[in-house]
Amino acid sequence: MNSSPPSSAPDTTQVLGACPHDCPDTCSMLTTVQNGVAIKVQGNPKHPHTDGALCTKVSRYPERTYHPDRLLHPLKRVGPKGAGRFERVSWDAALQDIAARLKTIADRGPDAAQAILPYSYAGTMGLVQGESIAARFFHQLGASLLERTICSTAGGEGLNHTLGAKVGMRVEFFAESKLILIWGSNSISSNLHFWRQAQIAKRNGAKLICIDPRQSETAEKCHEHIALLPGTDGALALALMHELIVNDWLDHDYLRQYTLGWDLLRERALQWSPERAAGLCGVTTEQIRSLAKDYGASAAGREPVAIRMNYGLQRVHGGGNAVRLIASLPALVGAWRHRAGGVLLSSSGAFPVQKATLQRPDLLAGKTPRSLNMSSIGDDLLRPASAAYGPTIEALIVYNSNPVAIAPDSSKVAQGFARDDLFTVVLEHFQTDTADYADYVLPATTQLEHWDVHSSYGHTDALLNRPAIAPLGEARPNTQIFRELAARMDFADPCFADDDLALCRQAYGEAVDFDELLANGFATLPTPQAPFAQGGFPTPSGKCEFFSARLAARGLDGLPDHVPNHEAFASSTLYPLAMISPPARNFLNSSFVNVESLRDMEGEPLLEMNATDAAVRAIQNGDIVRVFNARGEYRCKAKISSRARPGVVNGLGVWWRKLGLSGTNVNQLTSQNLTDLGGGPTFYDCLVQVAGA
Ligand SMILES: Nc1nc2c(c(=O)[nH]1)N[C@H]1C(S)=C(S)[C@@H](COP(=O)(O)OP(=O)(O)OC[C@H]3O[C@@H](n4cnc5c(=O)[nH]c(N)nc54)[C@H](O)[C@@H]3O)O[C@H]1N2
Ligand SMILES: Nc1nc2c(c(=O)[nH]1)N[C@H]1C(S)=C(S)[C@@H](COP(=O)(O)OP(=O)(O)OC[C@H]3O[C@@H](n4cnc5c(=O)[nH]c(N)nc54)[C@H](O)[C@@H]3O)O[C@H]1N2
Ligand SMILES: [Mo]
Repeated sequence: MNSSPPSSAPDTTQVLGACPHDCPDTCSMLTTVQNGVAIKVQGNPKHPHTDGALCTKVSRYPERTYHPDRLLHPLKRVGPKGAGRFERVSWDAALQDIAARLKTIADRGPDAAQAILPYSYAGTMGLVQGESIAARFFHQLGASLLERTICSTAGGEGLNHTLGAKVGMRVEFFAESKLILIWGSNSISSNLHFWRQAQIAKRNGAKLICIDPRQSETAEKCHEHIALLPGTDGALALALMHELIVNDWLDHDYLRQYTLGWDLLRERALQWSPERAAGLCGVTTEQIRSLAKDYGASAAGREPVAIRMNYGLQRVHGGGNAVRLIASLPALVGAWRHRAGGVLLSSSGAFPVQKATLQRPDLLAGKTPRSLNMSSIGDDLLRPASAAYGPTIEALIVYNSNPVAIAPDSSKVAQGFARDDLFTVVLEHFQTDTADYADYVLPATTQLEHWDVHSSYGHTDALLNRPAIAPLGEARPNTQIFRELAARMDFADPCFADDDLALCRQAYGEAVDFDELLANGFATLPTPQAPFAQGGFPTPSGKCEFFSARLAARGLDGLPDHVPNHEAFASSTLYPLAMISPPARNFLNSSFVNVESLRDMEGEPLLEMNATDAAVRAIQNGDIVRVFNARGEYRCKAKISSRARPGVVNGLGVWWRKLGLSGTNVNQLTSQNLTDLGGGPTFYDCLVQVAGA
């Protein structure tokens, strides 16, 4: 018998890749390719964190990749700004014109290129298709720098000033914890592979407590749910400390040896009785006392207690301080002594990314362009030139982001993008709300079509992504687009010739074995199991810093405190409801909203409302409502649900504006106010009123 396959057998291969999305899980992916077509993506069973499982949305990656609306050719605007009318042009014509426009601006004078601004975030988390050639390009040009604050900088600074870096527990050891506080995280929806560990712990007798204003899918499956008001986490953490102190549920030895500023923090926490915090947090004193008892009783080295924080709790004015307080808790009870104790918000600080090699800040060659905060792009696009601000933004190059949908205060953002004198280039997979405002839309490749290397903020494995299929249509990787622009701008540095595979190798340099990445698709970093069992925090003092001399030196409070919301609950009679807008399970921020099978699962833009808040407004389940405040108005369907606590409404997901009822989304209502630390956005610090439409 002939053992070779019949000649008609399809040519099938499996290609190792990495999920590119902005999610803590950073899964290792296997793409099945048949005759050059990706027919299936699945989780890599050999990668322990992925464990063979992808979330629903990323399992639809082929549907997204081959979507009939994929952008396949460069487009040039023919209609008015924002109308979304374009004609097809050649790459050559597009790049030539873009380079000429940028040159005209840059050639006006030594600092003139500051009128050009890149706008990018984590549409792909790839180190190569993110900020490599793109960063080199803007550094060489001397364009304005972008502060990439839209997600995590408040919490990131909170961690840096407490633990010393974005590091913490290893996710796999949550499986051994006896108590897990899931704090500001809807893990089932946004951190599924952590939830797997929490489930193992639960089966082994651990208690799970969720701290979240919304009764999320995760809250439902925990033993307890503390539905506090948005932005009151700092007060809750201080009251917990109060109870740990008065009941002496402390690890005095750990406090003495491995922490800094305990006397000061102790004094502050003693001002926060559960009675004081309960009123502010909108919870009962019993809930606070019981939480403290659970945390204190299983701590002090007796049983491992763990906290999984996520970024949900730091999208409010006091987000940085709240993270500082929560990150301090494990040191009070000595939870760090055990590998299944401590806290995890982000693990990204563990990765030895060779940022300077990838991004080449030295290409600035002495220029010191201004930095603009991406979270206040609305105001910045509308700001006139001044001595303090510098030049008006004249050109905007957007990649890996959809600011018209995801940035706060979108009426300002859309007004800015609509400026006739603004030259806008958008690199995209789809005709997003932002691409509608572009002068040029350039088609970019997806993760199935390009090389990349990844870090993670939820585990400590580096990942590699190989291209599985050829680029669709005329799509090009971001890197290639910036390389070609660099050539047309006559940038001579040889670093602009580095190809994607070379950039992949540079991402970790010698710190990660690239051959291992090539062979397995992932490589585990050598991180300690119980990182702070004996102190050794990467802070200036080497201790867990309750008091931060670095913050004090900046004129800020060296000790963490409760910082009330900009728009605190009950502070307005016009807008009496607090609105939060957490992620939708089947979308990834504004990505996937255009993938029909996933949009069908989400249904339509909804506002979850408690029955009592609906009743006083005569709103019935399914009514179309107007959600409004001084910044704008948004229409959607009301869903009367116990997922919303009284006083708080939940507008789920960042829908594309053009797919909403009145061409807007939740960000029509959010503000450009910033967080206490890190200059982050305050999406969940937002008061509104709701009325029948
Ligand atoms: N399916 C899915 N997964 C995602 C995303 C997505 O859009 N969809 N987004 C990704 C991104 S960009 C990120 S940054 C990560 C993490 O993204 P996060 O924004 O942390 O997302 P969640 O884990 O859903 O956590 C948000 C939770 O915080 C709650 N919350 C809101 N305000 C407060 C508050 O003041 N205090 C407390 N305690 N809780 C509050 C919300 O109700 C929600 O349940 O997830 C990533 N994963
Ligand atoms: N109201 C409210 N607003 C929010 C949030 C919220 O919870 N509530 N969450 C905030 C958070 S946490 C974040 S992180 C931001 C996220 O905001 P963004 O980083 O803008 O994320 P996305 O909305 O997913 O848009 C990413 C875009 O990048 C494109 N893209 C993906 N890969 C590539 C590529 O390789 N090349 C190019 N050129 N393009 C690519 C995708 O098609 C997509 O349109 O949104 C924030 N906005
Ligand atoms: Mo994010």
